Amino acid sequence: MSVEDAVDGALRGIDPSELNDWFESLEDVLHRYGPERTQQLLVNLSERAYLRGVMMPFSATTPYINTINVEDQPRYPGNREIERRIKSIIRWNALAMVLRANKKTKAGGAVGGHISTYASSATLYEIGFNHFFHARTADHTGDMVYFQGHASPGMYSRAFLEGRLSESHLENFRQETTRGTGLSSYPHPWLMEDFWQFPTVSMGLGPICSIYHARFLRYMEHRGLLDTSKSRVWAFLGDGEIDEPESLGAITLASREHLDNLTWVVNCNLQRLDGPVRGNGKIIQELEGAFRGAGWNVIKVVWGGDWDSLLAKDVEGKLVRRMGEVVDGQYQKYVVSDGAYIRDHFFGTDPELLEMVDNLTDEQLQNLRRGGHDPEKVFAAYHAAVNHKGAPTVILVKTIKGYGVAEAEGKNIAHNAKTFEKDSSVKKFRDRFGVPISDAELEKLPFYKPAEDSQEMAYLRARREQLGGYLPERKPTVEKLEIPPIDDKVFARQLHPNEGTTASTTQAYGAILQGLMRNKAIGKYIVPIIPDEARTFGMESFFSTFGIYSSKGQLYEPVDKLLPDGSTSLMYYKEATDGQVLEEGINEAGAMGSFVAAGTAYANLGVQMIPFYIYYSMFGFQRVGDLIWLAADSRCKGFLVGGTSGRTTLNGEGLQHEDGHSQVIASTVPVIVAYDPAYAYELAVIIQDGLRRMYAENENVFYYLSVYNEQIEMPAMPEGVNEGILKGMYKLKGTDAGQGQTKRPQLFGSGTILPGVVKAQAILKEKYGIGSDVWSVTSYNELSRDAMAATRWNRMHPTETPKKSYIETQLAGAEGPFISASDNIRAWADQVREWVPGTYTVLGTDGFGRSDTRPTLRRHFEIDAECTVYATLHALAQDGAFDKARLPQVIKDLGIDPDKVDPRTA
Ligand SMILES: Cc1ncc(C[n+]2csc(CCOP(=O)(O)OP(=O)(O)O)c2C)c(N)n1
Ligand SMILES: [Mg+2]
Repeated sequence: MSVEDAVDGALRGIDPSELNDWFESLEDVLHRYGPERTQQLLVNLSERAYLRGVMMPFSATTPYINTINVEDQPRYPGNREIERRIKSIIRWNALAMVLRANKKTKAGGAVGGHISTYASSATLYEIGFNHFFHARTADHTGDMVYFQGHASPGMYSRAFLEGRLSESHLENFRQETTRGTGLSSYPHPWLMEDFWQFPTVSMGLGPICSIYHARFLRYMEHRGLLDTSKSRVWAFLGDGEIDEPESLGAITLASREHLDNLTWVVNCNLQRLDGPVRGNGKIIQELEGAFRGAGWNVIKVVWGGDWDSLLAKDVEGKLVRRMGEVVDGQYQKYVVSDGAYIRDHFFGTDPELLEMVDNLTDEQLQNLRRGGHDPEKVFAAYHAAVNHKGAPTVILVKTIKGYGVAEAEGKNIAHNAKTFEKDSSVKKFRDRFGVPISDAELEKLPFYKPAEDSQEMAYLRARREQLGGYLPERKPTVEKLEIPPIDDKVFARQLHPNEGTTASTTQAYGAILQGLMRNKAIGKYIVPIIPDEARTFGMESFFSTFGIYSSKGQLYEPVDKLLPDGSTSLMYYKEATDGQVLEEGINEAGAMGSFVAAGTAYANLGVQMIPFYIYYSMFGFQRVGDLIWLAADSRCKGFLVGGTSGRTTLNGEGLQHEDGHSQVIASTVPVIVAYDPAYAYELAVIIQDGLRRMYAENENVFYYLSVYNEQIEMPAMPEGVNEGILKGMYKLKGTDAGQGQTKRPQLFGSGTILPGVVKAQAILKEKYGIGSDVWSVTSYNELSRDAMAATRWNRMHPTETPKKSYIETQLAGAEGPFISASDNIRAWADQVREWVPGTYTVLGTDGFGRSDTRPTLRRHFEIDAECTVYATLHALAQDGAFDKARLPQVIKDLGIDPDKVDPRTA
């Protein structure tokens, strides 16, 4: 039974005169004490009723009308007429931009673009630009506006009027290959680094990032790093976009953290790409319930001002009831229907409703506006949102998709309309918005810009000046941080460990990070991010040492603070307002939101922040890969660290946990510098250089590091390997050639598998008298990128002296065979095959993980020392340097079962 039915049923049983008495009392209280006291009274009443055993029906929604009463609307502070003219011009240029781009590129397949999204949201943005969005200035850290990706033509069109983009930019919408001359399809900081700040077009990612961004602003403030108290995060979302789990997935964080610096505007045009968002329901009501339940302040903007007089006549509540019962699919039908249909079908259900609209013509009925197309209603909502204290606000605003676009308005095909069948459509659009373009010119679809000294231009500039300047604008700081050099004490223990030290690279990571956080120059800028795995990574001491950020501090006594002997533990779960650690809970997507907010602070807030986000490796690239891609687009900096890496190293956890492919996926992100280091000193060198590149040289890259939980012996760093570690490979050690040995195998080992390769080298020597070289390969990704670049250059410059890649120079003179082993799938090491000068055998962990011991798993995947020895001898045999006939015996000697299952399919 719905709430409405429950209330209906309850009411039906009551004597009307008794009901009337109650209503009169209510009116009386309201009149004497006002709405707030009335609210208190009703709450008290319902509590009393509950205690007396009366169950109240739960209702998360309010009637289907505007939240803000017409009497409570603030005075509109702008000039409606000039604003309308400016908006119409922006609408026109946005439309012309898409139509022209598609005409121009028709022969090449047409570049596409969207008309209907901005058409529906123009008022929502213009109210923001004229009255709310504040740019970053010396005394204001700026508003962060997440524009809906598909509305980008509108943003370009405004920037054109503002003089920030030229006609030629607009002309080249979606034709951006020659950098700087065109415009990117959607908000992409990678492609337009002075303009866009936040990539939003992968639906759902903008919303979740906006929440973590708002929280990050608080973090900066609470830690005393930057006064962000004036900044507000605005996120514009589509109603279809809300269906992405990421959109709603973190909304309770926003209310829990009282993020009243966050405003969401959901453009409820009731349509997505294929058709209605909720044909048989009401998206606005559904979202109201969800957001109110989650503790947000919800403001509905459903109806435009034309409805106010009708609602004033609706004493019986019949109109409100009718508004509430019609489903979204039917509302869309009204958009495409004439006034007569609306009169018959919407108002025609009740003679009193019909009478209400007696004095309106069919045309007037058809033009009754939805709230999102009424500037005063939208202004009132924004005004209320920015003044609301203690909770984030969501504004659910009803609009029409393709508003004013004859071929699209309210139709299911609206989303994909990018060319017009009929020329008359353009004319209709021009007429509807009164754009001053003559019939003769219309065909050329000229962009329109009012004269520099026009009223419109003066108004537009004045408004933006008042709000601190133009927006969006991306302004990275060029400040350089003072990065501790590799011989700083931070890294000493990793470079020169005591003889016989065993450790895991995860422990080494924790120690390095801790050292960096204590560094005077950069320590405070570090943002350690962990999603409920600190104990797994042995990093729990971070909690008490640096504190876990909590806006509320710590309101309880942590269970692990007091030790049995009465002393205070050095390691307890310490939450603090100025805590440095972001402990995100089991929430990799949210942690990525924090990573991006921190890693882009250099561009959005002008402060270089250094996020170090360590997570369960498996739940990184494949789980939140799209957020990682977004981070790349955002020109984010920082370190992603895949803890518990390796298909065989995280031995017991099995199929869903053992990661052998993150390095491969990392290779697909152009700006990620990824390493799979074996030793603590390698990790130290890589982190130090990463800090230098990102925060001293200000390169737009970020890092991915695989770290392992296996304890291995950590050697001291040999001389002269620094460059090799960073470029991707260096020779670790060689054994003397055996008697009469003709070929010298080159063994590549990576990550925690390297010690197994060193062991293979020893077996080769001891058992088979074969000398070999072992290389530590820290990054096939880096080797391959470098080699691709050299190869490409050589192809493009056929007559010049060819360049040699790093891997080619390193392997010059080596004949091989070459054998590689790692805890990753083979594709990772295989990517350098083109530049390996001989037989190349790659061992890897293709196939599902499973639980067992490390030695068993390494045999299963055929990457252990024995399998490496065998692969080497087999390759030597292929090269004619080992007697092939001996191989069956070798298999036996090494204890390998040749008929074991194929791990790839097992
Ligand atoms: C993750 C993801 N899936 C699919 C798309 C393709 N797509 C682009 S716009 C769109 C419909 C958007 O509808 P809505 O969110 O309601 O926005 P509107 O244009 O109606 O304002 C879809 C499915 C996308 N951009 N991102
Ligand atoms: Mg929509």
